[in-house]
Amino acid sequence: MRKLTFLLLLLPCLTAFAENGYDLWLRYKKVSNKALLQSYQQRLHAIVAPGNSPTMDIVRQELQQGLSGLLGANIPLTAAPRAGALIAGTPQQQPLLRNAAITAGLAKAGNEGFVLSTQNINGQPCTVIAANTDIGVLYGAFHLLRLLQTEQPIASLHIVSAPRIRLRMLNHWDNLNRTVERGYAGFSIWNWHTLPDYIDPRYIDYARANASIGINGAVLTNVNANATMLTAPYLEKVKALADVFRPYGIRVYLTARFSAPLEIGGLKTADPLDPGVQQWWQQKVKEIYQYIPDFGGFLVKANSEGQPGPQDYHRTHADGANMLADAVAPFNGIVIWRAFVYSHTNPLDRHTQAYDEFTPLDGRFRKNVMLQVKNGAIDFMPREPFHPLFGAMPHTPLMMEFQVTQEYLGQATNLVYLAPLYKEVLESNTGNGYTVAQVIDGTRSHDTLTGMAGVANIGNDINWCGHPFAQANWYALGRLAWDHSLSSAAIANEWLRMTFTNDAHFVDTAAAMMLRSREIYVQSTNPLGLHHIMGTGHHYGPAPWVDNQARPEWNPVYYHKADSVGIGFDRTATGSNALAQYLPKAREQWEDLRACPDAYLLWFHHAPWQYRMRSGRTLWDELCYQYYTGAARTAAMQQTWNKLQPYVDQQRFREVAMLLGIQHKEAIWWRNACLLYFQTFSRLPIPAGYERPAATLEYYKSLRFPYAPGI
Ligand code: GCW
Repeated sequence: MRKLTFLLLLLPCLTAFAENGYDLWLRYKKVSNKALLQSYQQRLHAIVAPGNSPTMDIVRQELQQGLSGLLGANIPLTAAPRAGALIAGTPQQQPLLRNAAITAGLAKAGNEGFVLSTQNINGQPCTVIAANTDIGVLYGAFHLLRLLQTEQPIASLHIVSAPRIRLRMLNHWDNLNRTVERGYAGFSIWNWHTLPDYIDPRYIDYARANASIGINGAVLTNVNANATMLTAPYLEKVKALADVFRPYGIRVYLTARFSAPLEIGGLKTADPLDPGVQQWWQQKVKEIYQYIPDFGGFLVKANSEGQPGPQDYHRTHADGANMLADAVAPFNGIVIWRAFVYSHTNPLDRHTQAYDEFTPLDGRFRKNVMLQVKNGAIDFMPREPFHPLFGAMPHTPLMMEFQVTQEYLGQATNLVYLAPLYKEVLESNTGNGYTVAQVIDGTRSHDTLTGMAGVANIGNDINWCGHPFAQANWYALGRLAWDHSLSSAAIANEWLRMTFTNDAHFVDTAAAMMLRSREIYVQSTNPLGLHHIMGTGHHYGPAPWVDNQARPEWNPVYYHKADSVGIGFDRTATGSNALAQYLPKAREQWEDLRACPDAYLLWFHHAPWQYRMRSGRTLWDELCYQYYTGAARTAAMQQTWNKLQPYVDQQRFREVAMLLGIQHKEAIWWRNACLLYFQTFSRLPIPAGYERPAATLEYYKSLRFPYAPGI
């Protein structure tokens, strides 16, 4: 009995130390800094947020929940404006907000931005969230809560914030049977079977999390599309989700299977220039808008990796995109056409194919078409130079496609913080004076249609993303889409504070680890510009030796080209000349072997094994150095994390610790497998002092993973 009482007393403590990660960065724990807490309490002792709309209901609910948690006391909603309170709304709802300073801020805030400002009302300081629209108020509310969660002073605020990019989107590669292509966090969160009648509370939490970081669009289905999605029973399900998301400012989009007129329409062709086909799509679109009046539009993967498309009828990508664009235009919908195309019948370097395909079409798309371009020309590699299309299509709005799910970056077993990868691309100079960020945010061509998408890493795992730290990548995508000038460090800092604790030692140490993690991953798997040498199909682990796939560019040997002379893909004029697709200013940094940064060396050059690197080492020795250092630095991440145990709840501490254990094993596996294999070409020894690989190359080659996730 005594034992039982003791256990019962202990239980609340134990559970307080267990967090499963479901709350993401919206935990709203009480502020621990006493002075700040007091100042918050003074300024936020009541909430005045009138306004009659589902969005304003959410604003009130979120502010109450957030402030009550953060301030440790119930913060009431009051009807009448009063001094010393938080006042949130649009000037229409709240005449108090019609002063000069707020009006000036609102002139810059646009449809989705907000003003956060300290104002004196009746001689007392109070905090104002003002916006031109209800959704702007919601974004402002989340921003204020973020300031409190990260323990920032709010005594004299004057923030005007507006998104730099208009479409801030997640692309879900979710199938109707709930599998997720390249998903590593369980099954799809969309339960199509129980929709539309059963609304999983998770749909609401999903919308809320997205709104908190400014994401305003979700493509619900895989780009490898299924036409069934466009049939009435499924459109009803989509409508149910759209209704949940709408008050959070999120529009839904669907992937359109180009052959849908054949598959569900009973037509004999899907030729985009056929009037019957055009009519079919117009009818279909009309039907969709009857269910979902604010439907965003279509995302299309066409004539790529076996998907149907306009080229099946000898039409161009522009013909296909424009046909759909005309159908959605009367409803203000858009078409997002993907530039990720390459063909096995095209013998040219895969790197060059999308550019060749799309640059002749520049300016030939309708106004409501965007071209969605992956960050690099191959495929979401751990490190890739930016896609040459970003410097080449001034008359077409280009949308960025990043991958949040870690298909090629350790999936859900590796801690890899992706903001540095995103930033590296966004800050690249395209060669005409504009960075990639300035191309996609409309600065270069004055586009008003601008966008950034991330392939989602969300599944039905309790912690949403599989790895606790993978949440940071979802978070970073949203934050960068809102403001790409934020630094990776700033985003890591705020995410850590909200997700774990504000303790400075914890935040500094964990942020430094996050900021190093992507470089460590590159180093331990694909150093010096190596790419696409992962296991074929599932892309899990190393398999640089694979050479038996049906299509040449599906084989790792296609990418590393190791031989007795050296290693790397010659993309200069003596090789595939993919470099010629970059503007001269961009090309210059890579085209000369001597000047090319180590990080891109084997991406653009086939260099001899004895080539002398900047470090003074030969290429072979450098390769060994990189792999060994990568694995050692992975071990160091484990040690760093272990020291952080006192700051983290037990559940998440242990999860991350175990995953870092897997990550370390995987780094050693990568190192041994790759070096043993490349050694068969270099015929050089692994330098003295390094631990010998524990197994033979034959062993690593024999490993099979028929049930690896994500396929
Ligand atoms: O990265 C590759 C993936 C495919 C994916 C494709 C694409 C959805 O391996 O799984 O298909 O890219 O982006 O279309």
